[in-house]
Amino acid sequence: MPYELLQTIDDPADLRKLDRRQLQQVADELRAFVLESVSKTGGHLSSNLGTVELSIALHYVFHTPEDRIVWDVGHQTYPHKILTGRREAMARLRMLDGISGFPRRTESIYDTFGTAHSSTSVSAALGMAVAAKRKGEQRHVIAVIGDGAMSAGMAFEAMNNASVAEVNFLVILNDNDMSISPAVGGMNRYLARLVSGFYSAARRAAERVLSPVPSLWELAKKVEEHAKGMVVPSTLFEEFGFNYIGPIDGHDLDSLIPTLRNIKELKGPQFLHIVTKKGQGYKLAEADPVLYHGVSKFEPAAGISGSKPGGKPSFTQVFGDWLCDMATLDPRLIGITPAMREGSGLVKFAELFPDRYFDVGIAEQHSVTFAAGLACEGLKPVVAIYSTFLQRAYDQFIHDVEIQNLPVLFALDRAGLVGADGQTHHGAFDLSYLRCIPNITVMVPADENECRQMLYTGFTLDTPAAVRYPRGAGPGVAVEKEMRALPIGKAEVRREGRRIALLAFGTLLKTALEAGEELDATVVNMRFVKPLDDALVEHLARTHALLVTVEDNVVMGGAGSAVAESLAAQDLAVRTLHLGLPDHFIDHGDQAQLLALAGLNKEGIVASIRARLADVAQHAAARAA
Ligand SMILES: Cc1ncc(C[n+]2csc(CCOP(=O)(O)OP(=O)(O)O)c2C)c(N)n1
Repeated sequence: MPYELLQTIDDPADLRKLDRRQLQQVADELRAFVLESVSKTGGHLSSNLGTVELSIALHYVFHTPEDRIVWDVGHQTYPHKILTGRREAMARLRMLDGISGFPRRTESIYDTFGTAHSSTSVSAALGMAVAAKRKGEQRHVIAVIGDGAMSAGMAFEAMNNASVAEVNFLVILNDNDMSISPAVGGMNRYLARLVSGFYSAARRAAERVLSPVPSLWELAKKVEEHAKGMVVPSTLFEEFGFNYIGPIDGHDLDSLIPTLRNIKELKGPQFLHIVTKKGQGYKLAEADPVLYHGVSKFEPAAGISGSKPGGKPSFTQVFGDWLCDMATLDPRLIGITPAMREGSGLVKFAELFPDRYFDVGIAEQHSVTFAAGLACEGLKPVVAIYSTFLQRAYDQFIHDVEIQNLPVLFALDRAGLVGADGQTHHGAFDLSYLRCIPNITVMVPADENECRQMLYTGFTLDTPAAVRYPRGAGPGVAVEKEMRALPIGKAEVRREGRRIALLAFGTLLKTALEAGEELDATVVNMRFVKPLDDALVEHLARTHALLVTVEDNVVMGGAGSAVAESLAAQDLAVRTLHLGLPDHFIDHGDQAQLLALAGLNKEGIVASIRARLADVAQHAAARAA
């Protein structure tokens, strides 16, 4: 029977009832289930195939949910979800009203900490361990962090703090030598040396060399206490006050289970280094873990087929092409990504301009300040970053770029509603958090060609600029090869109508035009959130009875607020209606579905405007009566 054992596990307690010898079968079934399930729904694949044995071992050895497992990023938690009562719910993974692709406290008591942005696990686990100590509760707290996530400053801030907190907790480093793309940087090289046994070999060699002279060996050991890293594998983590254990094979239950059992008995911060393979057990994913990191539906026997020719280019592709063209024209251009080479469209750039391409690791804060440094010296950095991940680097954005008014171009991908990744990934706030900072120019392309021209415009400025564009394809407008700078702060009237003016920001222009047709309204492509086209706002206010702003950012503080502020500053009184994202977090689901739920499809926009007009008419009637 398929999933013979797996289907008996509705809770980790069921898993713990099984004989240790049955666990390999559970692992085989779990791996097959993950593959089958993700191939039907889409989602993260390679990372989840890599955590099958670890998830089983953790729930088998530790007494969850009383013992806390804190997963980092959380994209690798499908095996954990399946073992904790969500096997059937996997059928609606990342769909509207289905379970999330990441851990959520509201979804399960086994999801101890909500995540999706990386490198928070050690901090959160440390907080939980300190809380347990203060409350006198006996429990184990375990953070599971990947080698990619380990490259972020935040993980090290927590490691640094852990040594002084005097609590028992365990950090498991799940080292598969991959981030989404190959892991980068010095930390990665260090881990590779640990795994390759370089340090233990060096130590053995030193012992052999020095041990015939005991006093010299003793002296060498003492002197090297500080510089231990030269010979002992665990230096870095031990210097942080952890007891380093490993590296061990993270797919071998016979290594994992006894090791975890032993660690359970140890006091103080423990650090277990396990080595796993991304995509383990599915040959195609093992061979190409990058392609299988995040997948749409596919046929497991056939694997993922290449992209279909002739489709509309995504905004990400438009950006990637522009970056290469611009780099050819201007040798000062430097392209920077915090660990999102594929997602941000820099694959081609990285190939063509390897010495001008910087994947800085999962280090958004560093990416921004690094760009500021480059700009100080006359280079022209382009930071390609998701809207949601720039949130991580907000102070660097203000303090290092904006205050110094440095010409850094931010290419903000995944602005607006992203769909299946849900509330942690929607780019819902960037217009609000960008536009309130002095010096920045904020542009919102309505289509692919405008995106290219805005990137060019931003690049040619001598001051900071941001172009924000959504996930996926645009309306399908042809992209001109030629690049032209747009007039700064100038909007474009796209349709002349009566009484109502729709002021559209970004790709919602297309929907606004459809609504405008139905209502015979004026429709404007606003193009710039900052500086705003105040003169046009004034003209529209004087010639229309209702101004409707449309954006896929939260209404609070967003582009509509900019229009309201402009009206107030110009002492203009006109009725306004602000359409945009609401003041609550929007769940996962299909992008179009979510936009409709937010009232940002044609029907929603027309209905909101009609409701407002009815309101106005009612008020007028009441006043007349
Ligand atoms: C702050 C932040 N930046 C970027 C990402 C996008 N991201 C998701 S998973 C991932 C790679 C994580 O690598 P690792 O921790 O080694 O886990 P693996 O997928 O290799 O198991 C990245 C960069 C993120 N989730 N959070």
